[in-house]
Amino acid sequence: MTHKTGHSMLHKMISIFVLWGLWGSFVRAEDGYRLWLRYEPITDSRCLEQYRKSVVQIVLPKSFQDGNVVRQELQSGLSGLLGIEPSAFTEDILHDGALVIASADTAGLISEVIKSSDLESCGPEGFLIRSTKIKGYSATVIAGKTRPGVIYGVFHFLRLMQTLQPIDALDIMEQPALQLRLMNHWDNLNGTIERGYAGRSLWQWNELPGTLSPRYTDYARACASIGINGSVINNVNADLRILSSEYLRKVAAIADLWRPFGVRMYLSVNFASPMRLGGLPTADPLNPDVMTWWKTKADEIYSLIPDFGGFLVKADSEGQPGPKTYGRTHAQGANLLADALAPHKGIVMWRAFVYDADVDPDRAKRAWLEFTRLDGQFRPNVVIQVKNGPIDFQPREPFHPLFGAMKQTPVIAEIQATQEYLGQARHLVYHGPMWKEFLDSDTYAKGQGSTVARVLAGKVHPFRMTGMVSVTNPGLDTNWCGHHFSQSNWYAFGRLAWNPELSAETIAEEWTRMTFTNDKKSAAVILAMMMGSHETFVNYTMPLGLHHLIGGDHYAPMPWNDRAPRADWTATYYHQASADGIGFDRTRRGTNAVDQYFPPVCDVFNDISTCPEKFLLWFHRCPWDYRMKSGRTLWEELCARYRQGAAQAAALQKTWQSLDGKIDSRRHQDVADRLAIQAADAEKWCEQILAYFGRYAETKD
Ligand code: GCW
Repeated sequence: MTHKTGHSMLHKMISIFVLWGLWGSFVRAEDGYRLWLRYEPITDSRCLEQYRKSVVQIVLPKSFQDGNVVRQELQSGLSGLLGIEPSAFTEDILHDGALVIASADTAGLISEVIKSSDLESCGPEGFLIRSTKIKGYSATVIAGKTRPGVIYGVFHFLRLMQTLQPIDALDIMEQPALQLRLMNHWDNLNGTIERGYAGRSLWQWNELPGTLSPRYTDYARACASIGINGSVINNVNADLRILSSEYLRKVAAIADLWRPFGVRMYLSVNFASPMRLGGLPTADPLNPDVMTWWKTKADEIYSLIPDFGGFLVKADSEGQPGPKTYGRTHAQGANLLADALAPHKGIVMWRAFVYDADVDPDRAKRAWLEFTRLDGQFRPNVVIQVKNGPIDFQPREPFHPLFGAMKQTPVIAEIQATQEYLGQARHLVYHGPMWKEFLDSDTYAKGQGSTVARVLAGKVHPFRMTGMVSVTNPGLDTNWCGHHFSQSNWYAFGRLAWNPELSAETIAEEWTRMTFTNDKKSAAVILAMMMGSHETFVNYTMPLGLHHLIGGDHYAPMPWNDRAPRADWTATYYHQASADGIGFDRTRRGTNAVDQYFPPVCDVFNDISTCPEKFLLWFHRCPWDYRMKSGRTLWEELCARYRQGAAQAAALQKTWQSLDGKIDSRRHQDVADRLAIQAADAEKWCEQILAYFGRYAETKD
């Protein structure tokens, strides 16, 4: 009798729980705000059973208790995923299934199972997760030397459950491959975002520092969940006012909110600040008054933000002021700021995105020419920030020749999640495969295996500092990134900066399961869409090494664009189509950009028979009837690629349709709407480009 009652009670509770779960997923309009941190109830019964056995109580040292982000995250994560009550939090191990959180300063409880040398070897940001026994009870330990390490460990553990991975026999130790893992926002102080496609800026300058939007914290939490440890919040085309005392107080208020998440504040600065903000007659980096101005400014910043990260600088580029005005070098400019920040342990990220037309007729060569000759002249707290490719975030570029070429100066990579040239959050383009192609490229700087990833990690040349940053995409749109799928690029950046060896598939699958669904079949469909999306985009916009076939909007096809304030902002400068052929000759017979690469890369690119076809027209100028590996002529191949791209874009739309009912309806509809735009745009690209080039290609016949 008792047994029966108990049984039916249990039954009732289970059905209430299941109904509640179903209710939650159908009724709650998913608007994308929660990103990949949705923590929906786990419905897979086998996993649920294992998880509930492993996580019965959460053992948190006192210092991790009230208001601590670790506690908060565990509470929302575990109550969402497993239905765990706050009463499960204790300070001591009481029974089997203990989840024990510890850092070096609270390690008492775990000392019998984790050596302090293990914690030490986690490094400043790493963590370990181990299934073990403590006091005879089964336990899972999440520990790090530092607080940020513990936070990363907690998010990792939650991710295992979010993606239905086993958690009963864990032995994980991770630390980030790169030190600087930063967001770069191109946000203006008036609330607009340069190349932003997800609404206005997150930062409410008018309300700060008095009013603090909850999004500042939600943002830091999202960053921390994928290991991002800093953010440059303003545009590299920097408004001087950011360094005014008024704005610094606003910046400091945000920095205070981010600190518990291990996210540090950085700022873009305008090189002419001492003049235009400080009233000095010059910004010459060798002028003593200028030096004093920057030192005083740095002191002020650190008095407000003691853990301030440093400055990002775009100088002598696209009209921004810089040291060249005073006949000084980039090194002298960077060192000026570096000296001001050094007493506070701040750093300077000096951008290599410079392309002075005086330096060389070929834009692709200019940054390498300017920076390699300065190698060795930079202060120890300067890094050079280099875009992935030598032009500008094109749908596909070969890696920038500066990777591997700077031997004494740390180089960090700048990649772009905001889809400036990749469909601007209207097209579904997952950047994982593109970034992996970049990171896996072998520079041969010190022989085979000198991949960009290893250069960045300081394993080719022993860099003092390492890092990767992303020109990033969140704005005030409810779903943060405009397109629901654009969130995957924010996510992928963080994961790759933590571990560049992760595959694009692994990352996409994690993201899909957390963001959309753990249903195997649906997740596989989404994964396939994502993995093909970059190549699809390249096909319908700029295949075979074509680049910059756009106008000022960087969105629509404009191959006829031959008028702009500078030649290297046109399209014709790059494709050079005529009746004789198409492509930019960067071989030894042309501009010789190839020789900026180490052998054998330079030879491979130089020789048309070995140059990968995906870079053909980047490095070679070819006649229209050039024979491709497929047996087609170049023109036939171009036609085939564009048509294939347009067909692939249309297919994405169909495939997504097949997920109707499998994905919550609001997000399904949002994505469907954008896929319709993408398919139409792809068709336009195909038609307009082929019509334009056809005029040249078909004149010979
Ligand atoms: O990609 C180009 C953009 C500019 C940008 C510049 C840069 C912030 O078109 O909008 O300016 O690069 O990276 O500095």
